[in-house]
Amino acid sequence: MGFPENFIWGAATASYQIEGAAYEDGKGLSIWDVFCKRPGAVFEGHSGDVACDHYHRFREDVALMKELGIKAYRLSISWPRVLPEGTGAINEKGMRFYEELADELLKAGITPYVTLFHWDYPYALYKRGGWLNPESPLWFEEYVRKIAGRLGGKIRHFFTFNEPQCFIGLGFNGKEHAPNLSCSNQDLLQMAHNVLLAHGRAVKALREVIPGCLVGYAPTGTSYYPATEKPEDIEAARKAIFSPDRDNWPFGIAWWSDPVLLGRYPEEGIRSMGEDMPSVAPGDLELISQPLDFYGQNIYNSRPVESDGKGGFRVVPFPAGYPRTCIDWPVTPESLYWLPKFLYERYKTPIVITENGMSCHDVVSLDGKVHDPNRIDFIHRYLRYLRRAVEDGVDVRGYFHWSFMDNFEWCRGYDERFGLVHVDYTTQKRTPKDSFYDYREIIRSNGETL
Ligand code: GCO
Repeated sequence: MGFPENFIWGAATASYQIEGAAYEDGKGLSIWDVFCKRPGAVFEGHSGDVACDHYHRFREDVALMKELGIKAYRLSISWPRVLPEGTGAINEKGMRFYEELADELLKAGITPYVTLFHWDYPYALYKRGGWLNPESPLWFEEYVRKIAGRLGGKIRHFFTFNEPQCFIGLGFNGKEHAPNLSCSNQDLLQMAHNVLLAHGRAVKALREVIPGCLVGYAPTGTSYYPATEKPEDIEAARKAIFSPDRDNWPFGIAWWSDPVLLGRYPEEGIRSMGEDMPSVAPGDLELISQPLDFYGQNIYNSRPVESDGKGGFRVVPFPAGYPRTCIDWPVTPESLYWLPKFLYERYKTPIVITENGMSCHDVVSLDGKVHDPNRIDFIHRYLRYLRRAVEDGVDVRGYFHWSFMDNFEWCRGYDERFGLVHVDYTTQKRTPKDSFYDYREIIRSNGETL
């Protein structure tokens, strides 16, 4: 059986990670521009100032995407590039960049899938309180309306937020991302609620401005798979994935997805949050749970769990020497079977894998090529499990490989290489890796070569 005929084979990137041109053509500052300048914040003081210089080289990059044969490209828009102050006047040159990029993609027969927010928050709005400000959902709506008004004729596929788990959980919870604040649980929950309201407003605005557009969401979250296929272990994994643990909720799935897809916060979570719970006004959850066309999920790895024999779960340690990627994440292809299956069961919405991929120690070899057998192996293993999900009736619509090209990996700078295309950051030379050609065959054969 295999993948459906119209399966969307794609690749993904994000604005701050590839564009560069951080101070050009009227772009406003983002919190990442500011954070990267803080000593010790990012590996070896790297920043996205130049990144892959995609802002100037996007035509060359789109030509490579065409060669790769992807049907769709997931990109994100830099909010401060189009609205330097976050709200108000449009920066025409910034907007023109996305118009030209969309035209170039369409000319190449590639459908743009736009993520409206992939972490490069306008610094001007951060200074006004950012996601903690009750007006923040309105700011986002204004930005989305402006994008929709200008790009709606060219772009019809959208994701609202990429990984709220990370930009709230890692940014405001004393972890490693911009703006690197340590907030109280109460403030974190309030920000989360504002982000969810912003999501709801964005979905409504998109549908009003671009009738017939398709809208999704792209969260991530700590994930698990059953250590064996015994029913009690499967149940343990399901439980582990959706448990809204008070300490781990910022990285969980249920807290961020139940309100969006089910129109409610998880009850067990509400109880454990006690007085930290934000006030939920009448109508909030209706707004947050606008129907979606697809549910995106970024999936890289998960951990095996088994039943603890008491209705709970226990994490099973990996055996010694278990395979890991360069960024030290375990290689768990099972993730692409179990998580889509559990998500589809719970949310009953078509699934798109919005990110999946690995970082390797890639080098340009003496023969001028980049040999990355580990990535090829990774892709085959993971996609075989995704195929199994499809064959089991999970409505999976697409797969976006992370990433199209090597890029700025947040606080790890350029130390990680996730791309199908190698980037030499000194010369900006692009070299398609062996995995690029292998993925091209997977796409051409609609998965037959797996
Ligand atoms: C994320 C982001 C990407 C990352 C990728 C690899 O998942 O953290 O969406 O921007 O670069 O996932 O870590």
